[in-house]
Amino acid sequence: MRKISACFLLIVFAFSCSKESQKITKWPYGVNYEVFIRSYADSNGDGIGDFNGLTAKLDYLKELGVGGIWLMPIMPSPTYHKYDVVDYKAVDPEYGSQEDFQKLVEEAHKRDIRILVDLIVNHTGSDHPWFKNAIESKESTYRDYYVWANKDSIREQISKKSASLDSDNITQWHPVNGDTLSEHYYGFFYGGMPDLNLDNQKVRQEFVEIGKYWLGEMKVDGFRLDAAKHIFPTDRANDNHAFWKWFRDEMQKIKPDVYLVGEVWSKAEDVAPYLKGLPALFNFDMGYAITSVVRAGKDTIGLISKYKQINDYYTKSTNEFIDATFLKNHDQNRILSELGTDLNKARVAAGILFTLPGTPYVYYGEEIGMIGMKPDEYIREPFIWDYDAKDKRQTSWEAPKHSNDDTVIPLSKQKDDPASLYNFYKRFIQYRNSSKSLSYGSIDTAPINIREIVSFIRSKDGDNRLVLHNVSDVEVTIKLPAALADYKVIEFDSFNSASVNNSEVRLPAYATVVLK
Ligand SMILES: [Ca+2]
Repeated sequence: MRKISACFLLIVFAFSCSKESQKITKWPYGVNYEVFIRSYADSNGDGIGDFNGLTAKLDYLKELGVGGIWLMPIMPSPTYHKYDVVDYKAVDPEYGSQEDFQKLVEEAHKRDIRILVDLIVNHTGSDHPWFKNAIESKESTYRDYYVWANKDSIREQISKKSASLDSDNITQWHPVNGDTLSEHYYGFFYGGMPDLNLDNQKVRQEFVEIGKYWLGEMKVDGFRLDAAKHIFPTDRANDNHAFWKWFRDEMQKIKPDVYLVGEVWSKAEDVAPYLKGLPALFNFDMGYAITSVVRAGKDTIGLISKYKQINDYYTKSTNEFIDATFLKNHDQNRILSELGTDLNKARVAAGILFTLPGTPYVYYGEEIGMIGMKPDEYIREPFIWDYDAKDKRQTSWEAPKHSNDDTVIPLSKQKDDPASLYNFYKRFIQYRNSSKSLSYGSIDTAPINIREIVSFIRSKDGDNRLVLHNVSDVEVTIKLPAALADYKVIEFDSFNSASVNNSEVRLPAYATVVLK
């Protein structure tokens, strides 16, 4: 009896050992996950997601293969989304206490999961004590924390005249309490979010202290930097780039291995110069391109050439960067909605994301096929853990308009179905985590010119993989050219139904295969 159990233990040990050793990807490579805490998991029954709820779900994220979590804003703020901060060195009590947050970080680290906090440097909320003080008088200590102008000097630019990718707002100068005769303050996004004056060294020093609080005391691993291109107005782009270099230097003094990922919602050529300060930037162009190719069912834009073109812009700026790829984020319609709620299209889109270089970001709920269209509240709906809110962690802060247990199969059900989208995500992420070439390799186009196929080669230290995605709804058979004749073995097959024989690869509709 003792012998049997010892043997059993040995088998379990060997199995877990081999599973553990399969994961070779080190953060910040590997897959990150964006969470809107409010919609994720509730611990105290008020229907609002919170830190303790997320802590209770860390094992779920660990099992999914996630290496890092980006938390949308968690600092005190009057709005549901919390992008207008009123205190940078605290957590919003709606989400729990500081101790709850520290527990979340500690438990995440135990599971080898990193925590990133959304940091809004560009503006505060108009309820922030700095701003409340600043509007009291021109002599206020905090007056110069914000940007002011005499109304006559800005008459020509009271309106921005046009919206931008990241803002519909066209009014950038705002009167205080409707007093249109006195000085106006600058607020790129709207009057409730006054821009900070980052020319003021005192304001900069505030952010050094804020960095010490989060990286030092709270032990987070890094920041997602909101609205990074708006620190100074558009005509001061060079100052914006220099600001982030300064910021990075300061944060590295606090935590040498700090991870910074920035939101510069622009074309790649305008994104690239920011890489010197922010060594990871969200690749918006690629997100749009993947969506467009998968939606069309054919690669009419040359997806990988596009990727390389973006990369060329980046490498002209620096070689020291890690691309931050994603399909959609909390500011965009959910990917499944953009793809006509076709789960197969969602699969191949995720497949492309997971086979590109960099750090892929999954927006919470993508892995179970949540849907959502703007306005913003409805692309940030409660995660669906089980039917009829049977999971006690289910959040209910808003009535969902798109994702509910009729339109989305809850996680509990998908877990038991090997063919579910969730298991597709899980299997794909685990495969990526085990692959040196997918995690760290370079990327090159492959000489296959079939519009239904997105193909490329990933290489690391002579470890080469041929990646093939069928973005169409028909089966495609590819005769590999002589240059690719060495790829004979299927290492990964998203539907377990492809085949390769004599350099002919048969790829079912929407399938991804990786050959070695
Ligand atoms: Ca709660």
